[in-house]
Amino acid sequence: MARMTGGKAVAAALKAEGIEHIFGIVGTHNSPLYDGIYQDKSLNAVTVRHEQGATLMAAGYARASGKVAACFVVPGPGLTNALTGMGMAFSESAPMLVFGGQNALAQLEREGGHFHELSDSLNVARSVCGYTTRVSTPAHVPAVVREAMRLMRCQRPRPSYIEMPLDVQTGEADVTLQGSAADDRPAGNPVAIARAAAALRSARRPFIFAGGGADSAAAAPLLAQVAELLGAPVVTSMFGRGAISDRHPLALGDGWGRYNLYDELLEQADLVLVIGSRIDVVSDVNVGARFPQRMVQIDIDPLIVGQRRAVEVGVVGDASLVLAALVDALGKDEETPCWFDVERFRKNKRARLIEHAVPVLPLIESMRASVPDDAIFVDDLTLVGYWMPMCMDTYLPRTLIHPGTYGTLGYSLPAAIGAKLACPDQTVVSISGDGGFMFTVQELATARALNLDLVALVFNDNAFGAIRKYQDRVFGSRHIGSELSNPDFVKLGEAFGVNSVRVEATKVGEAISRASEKGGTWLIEVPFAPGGAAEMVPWMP
Ligand SMILES: Cc1ncc(C[n+]2csc(CCOP(=O)(O)OP(=O)(O)O)c2C)c(N)n1
Ligand SMILES: [Mg+2]
Repeated sequence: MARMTGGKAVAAALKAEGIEHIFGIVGTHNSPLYDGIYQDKSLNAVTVRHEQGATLMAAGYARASGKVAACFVVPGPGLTNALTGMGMAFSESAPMLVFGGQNALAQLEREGGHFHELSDSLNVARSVCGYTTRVSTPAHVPAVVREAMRLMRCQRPRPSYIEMPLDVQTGEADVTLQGSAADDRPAGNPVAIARAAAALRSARRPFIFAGGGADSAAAAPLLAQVAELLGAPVVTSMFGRGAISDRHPLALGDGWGRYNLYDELLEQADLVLVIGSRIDVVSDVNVGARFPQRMVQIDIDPLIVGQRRAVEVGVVGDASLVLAALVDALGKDEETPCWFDVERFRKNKRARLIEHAVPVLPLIESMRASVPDDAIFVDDLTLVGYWMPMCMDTYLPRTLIHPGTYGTLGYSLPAAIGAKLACPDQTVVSISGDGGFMFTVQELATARALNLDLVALVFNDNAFGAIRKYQDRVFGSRHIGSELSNPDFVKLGEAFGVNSVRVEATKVGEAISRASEKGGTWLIEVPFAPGGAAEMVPWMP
């Protein structure tokens, strides 16, 4: 036990949990939290240029590594600015520990014109969090942080919001520090796992649908092993890219099912094993709605199992732990030959992509060829980004970070900064459109200040292009609100002090290689306004 302020107690609790980075913006209402980490070199405070950047960085950090970062924000506008990044993380099951400052406890009872006052702030945060609480004494800080971390490790990971009133930040109490939260993730009910194994053994033409819950270093090898034992081809959601290498003989890639790519599979299959996917609406429109009647579902979140459609067997548990148990329960030690002609599927898929995805396909293939297998691509909601899960070959877990269904523009740059901090030895490439890039462009200053090796691509069509194409198709080309008048991106990048160039679409791969070789932060503008209307957004109805 030691006497300390709330600010110091937060620093001590973060250290105990192995937190390395704190993204945020300082203000009077969280200064004691910052002061708490002042002397601690192991807690790295990253000053961002808007709180949305802080939470998007924490989201990218978590998506790239599975690790938790913290954020320090002021109450009121600091919290509401942070909510967008928390909403993204909520929709993509990414953990983060957000500490909000707050006025003193005695000032919270009624509206009093206090600075940064926001009524019902906990409920405001609650809609994008898995865990929300206000701390009323420094003595409670270690237990509260530990509880938040335990929930993020052992349940479906989601943001946590911990509110710290100013008198709790500055007040002193006897604080008992606690060890890191135990990693006791649910391993699945053995009876349910045995039933799942029996169902899978009885299927003659099973396939696997893998989502973000299977996209981790621990789950990926077990997923491949189960697929091999069953002879089951593997389709992934856009969040599960990387759960199986596209070089694996059973990998069918992303399941965006336009062009009837998956018709044959869906018509012939007699059982689907869904792992770590809520079968989001895009997956459902494309393949989920035509899943076979027999479904076995593994998910850490009991609310997800059976939510979209009825399951024959549901197993609630962490994907890697359940898959490990399933390997044993299957009781097979030999691979089963695959019932589906994967080679023919791939040839057909590529032919259809050449037909429809030109000119995006060669561009994405040149990006793939320009970087090592473990490079991380971070998409925004932009034409090239939409095509990435379908066209970009992915070889390793957590290397294709596609924005969650909350769907904010401006995701990519800050999320890429977070990914680079999490994985400093891997090349990180951010992919934005001109519209989305301007939502969080100020974080170029953060990348520059951190001296990050980072490549930020901006595909510029001087438009909210996806929406313009939607207006072409649905509203008889009556364009309104979708044309953009942009700054000179190269000059803008230079003003931030980052290396800035403009290259043609055919030269993107070369430009990425050159930028990664030279190092530093790069802004690469690519004028890119391909013709064709509907085809450019692969999932839009
Ligand atoms: C916060 C937010 N506001 C509005 C939208 C709606 N929206 C989706 S895509 C898009 C256009 C994006 O334009 P740009 O980033 O230039 O990419 P492009 O489609 O031109 O490739 C818009 C406005 C959104 N997704 N998020
Ligand atoms: Mg655009």
